[in-house]
Amino acid sequence: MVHKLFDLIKKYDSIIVARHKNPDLDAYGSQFGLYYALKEKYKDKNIYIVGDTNNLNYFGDFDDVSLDTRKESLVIILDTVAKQMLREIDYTYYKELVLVDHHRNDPDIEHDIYIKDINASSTAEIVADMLLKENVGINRESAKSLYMGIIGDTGRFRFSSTTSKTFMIASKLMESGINLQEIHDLVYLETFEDKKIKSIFFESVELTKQNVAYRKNKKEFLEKYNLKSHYVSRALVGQMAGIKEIPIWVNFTYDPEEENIKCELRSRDYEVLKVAKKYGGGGHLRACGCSINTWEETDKVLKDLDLLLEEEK
Ligand SMILES: [Mn+2]
Repeated sequence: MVHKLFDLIKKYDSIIVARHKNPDLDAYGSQFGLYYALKEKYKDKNIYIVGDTNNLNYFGDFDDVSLDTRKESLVIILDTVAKQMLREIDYTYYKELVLVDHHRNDPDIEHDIYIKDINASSTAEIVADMLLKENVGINRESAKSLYMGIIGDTGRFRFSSTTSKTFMIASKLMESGINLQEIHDLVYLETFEDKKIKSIFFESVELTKQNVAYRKNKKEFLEKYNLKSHYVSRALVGQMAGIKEIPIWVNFTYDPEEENIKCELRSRDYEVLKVAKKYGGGGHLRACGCSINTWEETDKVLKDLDLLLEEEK
């Protein structure tokens, strides 16, 4: 499969590297990693990089590619195989299309090649592995991007998705001369203000009978500190993680756009997805979310989580 992909790459003059919307570090990292490597190896080809951007863009700018060019191009889509995760333009116009992903789901996108490795920690790991196997040199920029993709999806090599192969590939990437401190500072350094907000957030975390930690982030809190709902909901939930006595933690955050309340549920050991699903949500077994309409309902969610813990005892 990998060899076939590189035969296609050799065949095309125009290649577009794409990935899912609202990219995380792995989506960006796998994309820029492949892009920089192909650009260096195939100087005569037109290699394009496309997509939306967000606050995690430590990487670079994107190209505008005309429909006519897209129709003549090889399109490589990374880190998803689902239409709903993509911009329509990225999976609609192409000459041939390739999917590269480490998720379990089946593609709903027509494709010519599908490279799937659910044992890979990240799509960046798959891309690095392909480049190494095909002897496409990984320059420093490419290695830096790929490394950022891997640390993003493995939580800096802590998650169980990390394998010996992940370390082997990280080791190869280090041989390209990347500077780990520079990368970690770029991605993980916080501002004084960030840290203060986290402290204010943590100060009013509460516990249920069964030690489910929770916080209710109301409209007033967001306005007082001028915080984005998505940031509070997704980025601050982790403040309640890694605490011995707390088996489950939930972050309830007002969403001014949808005028509802976003619930982010997390656990080290318990399948909180059951509860998220009960309220119409979804996600991973131990990291998932749902939306509810009133603050009263948050107590129902908490009761369900307490019940889950009581049942397991
Ligand atoms: Mn990924």
